[in-house]
Amino acid sequence: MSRLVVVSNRIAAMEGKKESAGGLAVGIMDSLKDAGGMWFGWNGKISEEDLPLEKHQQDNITFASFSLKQSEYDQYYLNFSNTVIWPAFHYRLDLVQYQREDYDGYCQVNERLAGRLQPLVEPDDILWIHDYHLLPFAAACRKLGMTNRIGFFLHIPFPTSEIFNALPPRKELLEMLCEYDLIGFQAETDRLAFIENLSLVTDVEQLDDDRFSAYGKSVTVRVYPIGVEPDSIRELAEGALPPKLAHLRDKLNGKLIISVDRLDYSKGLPERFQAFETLLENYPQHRGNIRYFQIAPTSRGDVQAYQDIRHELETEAGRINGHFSTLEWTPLFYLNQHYERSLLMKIFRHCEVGLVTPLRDGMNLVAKEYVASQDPANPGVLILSRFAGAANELTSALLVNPYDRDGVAAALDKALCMPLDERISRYKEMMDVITKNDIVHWRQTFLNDLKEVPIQESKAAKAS
Ligand code: ADQ
Repeated sequence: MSRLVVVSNRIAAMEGKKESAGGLAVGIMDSLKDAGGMWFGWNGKISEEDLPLEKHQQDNITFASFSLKQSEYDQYYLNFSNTVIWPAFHYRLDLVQYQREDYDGYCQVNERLAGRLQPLVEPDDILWIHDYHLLPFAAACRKLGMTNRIGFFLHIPFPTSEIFNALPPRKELLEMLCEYDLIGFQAETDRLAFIENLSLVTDVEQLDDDRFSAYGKSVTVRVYPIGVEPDSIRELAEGALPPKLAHLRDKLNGKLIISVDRLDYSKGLPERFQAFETLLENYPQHRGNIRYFQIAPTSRGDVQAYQDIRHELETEAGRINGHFSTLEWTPLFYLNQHYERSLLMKIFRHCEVGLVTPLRDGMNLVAKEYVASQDPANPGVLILSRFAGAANELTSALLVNPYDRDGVAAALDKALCMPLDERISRYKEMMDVITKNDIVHWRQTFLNDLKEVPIQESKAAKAS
């Protein structure tokens, strides 16, 4: 049986931590356990020396990780991945800072990683590459003559041509993506955007419903909406709240609104704070009776745009609390911290409203986790941005436009007042989808497809 080799920018630290690991990490680990194989990625370390790969074995899985040089970290990770692709793919061209040498560094790191991986890979291993740091990875493997089946899953949106055209190396990126045998996207809009972009730069022949030929290569392009693990989330959520939090919950005696995000400009946090302010202004009956918890741990803190958003949020939180707080009541709690997953799921269960309003998001797992954490007999209400991939599936959420603060405030009012029977029926409809399209379904359909998509003869011939 062929082994599975997973390549992602970072390797999840899994040893003995299954409870605190996110669903995606668990899903990938379970795939690796099923097939046996290897997880290859960056270990988070910077070193100017050419250190050997760090390897360790856990049952039938090898973890192999590498360090990066400072210049590689800067060009590949900070600059091209996180200051060009991430903002552009989230429709924020204003935040893109493109420099040709960063793109070159990004491609060189992909080539170096492919070179380090190659000796560890058997000819019939299947490679599953994750996310935007590794768009050129298959092309780098093919250059080395590797003929393995290679699949790619993009966790973030793929932008339409108005945006993608602004990226100077757009043609090269698209051509390199065609070296994958299978490309998976979160949503149909992403899949269509990829095909549209490809058709604008080269001749594309449709070979099948979802198989295309371009640049003399053929690639299958499908949609695999990522899911969560509803049973394990429910188990975590059902446990007792830690005493301090239980005490706080009892003392609050009102309804709670919860948001949990990485601190990222794509998540629409300032717009969300302003919508909450509009709720307090336009619906004064809620003053003193609700609290909004925003949990947002710092991420990518060495990128300027992330420092800016952190500063902006601290200012906004202070302003809103300064305006509306009373001696007995503070409306907004902004917590810049990471929480244990098991605690987070319990917090979700004890909050009446889940407010998830990214400006753009590939999927947004928090939306699904919030719903899966709820008490089926007394569920909370999910308010969800139309611009999250999750909105394609969770159509029974209160769907909102995150740029429309009056609309989000009205949805908040509706959620806070929603009768039990409506909450239950919306919850059931969402749980049907979450259960059907769970993380197991996601990983199995992707990997089954990768094993079956027609092998790329032109690539194999080129390599031999
Ligand atoms: P992210 O942008 O990181 O993921 P999301 O899908 O919401 O966004 O996943 C975040 C994960 O981190 C969730 O599992 C959440 O519970 C956890 N998390 C967030 N804040 C936390 C905190 N304070 N403490 C502990 N855990 C926290 C990218 C894409 C998404 C896509 C995912 C998966 O941007 O669109 O859904 O990958 O494909």
